[in-house]
Amino acid sequence: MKNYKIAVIPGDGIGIEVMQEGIKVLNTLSRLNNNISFDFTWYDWGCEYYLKYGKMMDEDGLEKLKEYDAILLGAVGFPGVADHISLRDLLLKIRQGFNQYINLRPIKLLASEDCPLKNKGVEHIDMVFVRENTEGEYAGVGGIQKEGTKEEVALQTSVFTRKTTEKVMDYAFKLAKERNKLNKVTSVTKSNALNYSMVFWDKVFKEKSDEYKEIETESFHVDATSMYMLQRPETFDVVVASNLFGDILTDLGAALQGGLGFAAGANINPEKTYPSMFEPVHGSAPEIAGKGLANPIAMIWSVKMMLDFLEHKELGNRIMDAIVEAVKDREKLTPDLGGKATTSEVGDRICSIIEK
Ligand code: GGG
Repeated sequence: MKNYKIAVIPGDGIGIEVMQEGIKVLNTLSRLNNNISFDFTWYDWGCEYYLKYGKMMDEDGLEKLKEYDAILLGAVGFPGVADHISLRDLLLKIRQGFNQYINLRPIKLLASEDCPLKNKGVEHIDMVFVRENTEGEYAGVGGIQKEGTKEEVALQTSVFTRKTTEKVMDYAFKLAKERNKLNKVTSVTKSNALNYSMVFWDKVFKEKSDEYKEIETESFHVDATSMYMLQRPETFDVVVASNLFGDILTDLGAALQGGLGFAAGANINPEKTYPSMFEPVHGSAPEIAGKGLANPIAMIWSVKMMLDFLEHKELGNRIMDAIVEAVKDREKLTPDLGGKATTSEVGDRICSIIEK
C-alpha cells in the first residue's frame, strides 16, 4: 500500500469548489484500489488569509510544504488584494522556491463542438506547452525609479539562465520523443525585438535541436505563433516557451479546447528534490464563486497529471477516460459548456464513471 501526503491549498474564489471535486476523485480512486491512499492537509492560505494576517502564506510555508509528496492548488486572487501580491507571494513563491521550472499545460480537444474553430473543420488538437516557470519575464527583477514624479520609470528585467533554459528545452525534446505523435518541438521566440534574451533562447534551441536530430523543429515569433495556433492548431505537438509567452499562449490554447474549464497544469520539479504542484490554469473567478457554476474538469485533469507524475499512469488514464466520457453528455456539464449541472454534480458524475 502506497500512502501519499498531499498538501492542499484551495486558495480563493472557485479554487475552493473545484478543489473539493479533485479530492473527491482521488478519494474514489483510493476506495477502489487497495494499494493507494492519500492523506490531505489543507492550508487556508490565500487572499482571505492575507487580509487577516498581512501575508499570503506562513513565513515557514515552504518548509511546511517540503514534507509533502505533492501540492494541489486551486486558484489565487480576490478583490481587495492586489493581483501582483496574490500571485507573487503564493503561487510564484512556491514555483520558484521549489524550483518547479517546468510548467506543463496540455491543450487537447475532447469534443469538437467545444472548439471555436469547429465551423472551419478543426476536429483534432493535441499539443502540450512546456513553459519555463521560474525565471524569464517573471523573475521578479526590476524596480520603480522616481516614483510619483513625472519622470517615473518602471523596470522589469527578464532573466534567462543557460542552466534552466537548457533543462527546459531538454524536457521539451524528451517529451516529444515520449509522446511519439508528430515528433516535433516548436519554439516560441521574439528575437527580432528582444535582442538579448530571445537571441539567447534561439541559440540554445538550435544547440538542443542538433542534439535531438530525430525530432523535427520549428521556431516562430510569438505573434506568428498565436496566428498559427488559430489557423492550424493540429500542426502543433510540443511547444516550448518562456514564462510570459507560455502564460499568454496557453490561455489562447484553453479557448481552442473549449475554455479555461478544460485547462490543466502541472508545475514540475523534475529532479524531485522538492514537491511538484498541480493546478488548473484558471484563476479564482470571484464573480461566479460560491454559486456552483465553476467547471471542475481543469482541476480534475490536474489531479490526473499529479497521478501521472507520481507514476500511477493507469490511475491517471482512468481519470482521463472518465472526463472524456463525461464530456459526451452535454446536459450534465456546467453552464460554460452549455449544461445545467453544478460543480459538485460534474465531480459526482466523473466519480460514478470511474466506479463503473
Ligand atoms: N490556478 C492558479 C491561478 O490562480 N492562476 C491564475 C494566474 O494568473 N496564473 C498565472 C500563471 O500561471 O503564471
